[in-house]
Amino acid sequence: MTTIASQFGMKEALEKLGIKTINEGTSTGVNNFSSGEILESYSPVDGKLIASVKMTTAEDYEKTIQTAAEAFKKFRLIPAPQRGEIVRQFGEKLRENKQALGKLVSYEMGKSLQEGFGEVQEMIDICDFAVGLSRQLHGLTMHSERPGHRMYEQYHPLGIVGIISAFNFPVAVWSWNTALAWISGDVCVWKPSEKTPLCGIACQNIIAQVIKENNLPEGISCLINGDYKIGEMLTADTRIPLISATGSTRMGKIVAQTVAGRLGKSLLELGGNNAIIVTPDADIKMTVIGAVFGAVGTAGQRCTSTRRLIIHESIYDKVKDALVAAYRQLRIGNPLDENNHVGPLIDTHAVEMYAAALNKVVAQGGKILVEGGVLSGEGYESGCYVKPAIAEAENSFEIVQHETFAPVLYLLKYSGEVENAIEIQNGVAQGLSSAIMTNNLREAERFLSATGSDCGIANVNIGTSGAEIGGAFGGEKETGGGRESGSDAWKIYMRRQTNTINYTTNLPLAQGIKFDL
Ligand code: UN1
Repeated sequence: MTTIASQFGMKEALEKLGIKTINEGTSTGVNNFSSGEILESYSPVDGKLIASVKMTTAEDYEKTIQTAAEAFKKFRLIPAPQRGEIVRQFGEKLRENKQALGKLVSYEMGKSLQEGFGEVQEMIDICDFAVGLSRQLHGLTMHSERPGHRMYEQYHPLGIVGIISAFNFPVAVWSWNTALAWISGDVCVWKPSEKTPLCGIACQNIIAQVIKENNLPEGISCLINGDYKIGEMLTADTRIPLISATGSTRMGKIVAQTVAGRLGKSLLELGGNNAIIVTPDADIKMTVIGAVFGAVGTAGQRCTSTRRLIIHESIYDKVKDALVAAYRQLRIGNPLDENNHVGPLIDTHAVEMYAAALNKVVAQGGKILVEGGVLSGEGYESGCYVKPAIAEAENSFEIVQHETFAPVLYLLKYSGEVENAIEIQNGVAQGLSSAIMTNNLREAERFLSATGSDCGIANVNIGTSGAEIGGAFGGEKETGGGRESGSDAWKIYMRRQTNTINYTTNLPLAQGIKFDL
């Protein structure tokens, strides 16, 4: 019998990535000391067991951190451009493994194959970015107020970076952090989502080749597996100066409190409740493409997914009809089959949350425009496939205020000026991504102004998802305030030092203070 796994060459992909399939044993990956209970990874695509990994015990964890700390002592001494060379080689290996890793992402997580490849491409892009950056870790120089003094700032490696990543971008978000951390001279300890442990093993095996070929200490990249308990060990650990965590706002609040309690730094990338404003001057065709990809891409499980459309009343019906027609074209099914647009949700718990959201929007006074539902029968055996749904709603509904990680799109209506739409758009607790569709320059600029969108990302004539790695990625309010990826996001991975050097034979004090002995 042909299974999805055999039809799409999963065995070969797993083999290339160094992952043991069930008959061969349990996968641990290079430099992973995990020896605890077995964690099995089931594919949401076909519900089948892919492989298993071992969880990290407290003892394994201790060994991991010691290995990372030892590696840091050596790695920080390597000049930054040479660290960049390591990252360049990693990017090359990712190119070689793009097919296999993209396939695994699609099979273990459930996103479409195209999006799986896109995720690996995002890793390659951040590597390229980091390579250039490794020669540009610039500090400023300042003019001292004292004669014969020089003042400047420099950036030094920080130490061990703890990375907690989510299932929805099981490989890219780790690489945003590691590529920058590595060129910064830091070493990384990664806790991938327990829902996508094999993606973690695969990445670890890829970087391990580079580490070996360059005779570097393995502890530069460490992996720990398990649930929130291992995450707690990481966040509470005073040996880890920076914790970068991606996930729900609920999780982020716990991480933030623990890390702040020991005065560590945290970089948080949490929930979004992203909206597209559609003004009377919008290009409807572009709006539909942007909104549909934003809402159903990754089955609505991106933190940048479009959850709300705020449409001007004058074009409301037109946009609504165009969307409903577009949703009719959507093909839901095996994400490895490129004919399909929408794959499964990550697990049946996510399906329950999706179903609950649809019930709630009706109970709270909304109206379903495109019927949802859980699919069953041939090809849907995993029980994780759902129909993308659209509901008319009000921004004030409790469910609309909440981030549901599923393909549920809420249509909201506004009247009058664009400021009214901006008020609705900003009227949620989260602040990740936002967009406006308009050909009207004045509206666009008002949306981008200080009184416009309050999100970390604000786009014009582009949807809310699919950010490039070159910009800083992250959001305000309950999204957590962190910035990852491009621009100057690297600075959080380094410690800044201000240096003042006196090259005279006097010791004048700043602020003109006299202190004569
Ligand atoms: C996420 O969902 O956690 O902007 C990251 C995007 C992607 C990254 C999303 N480049 O949609």
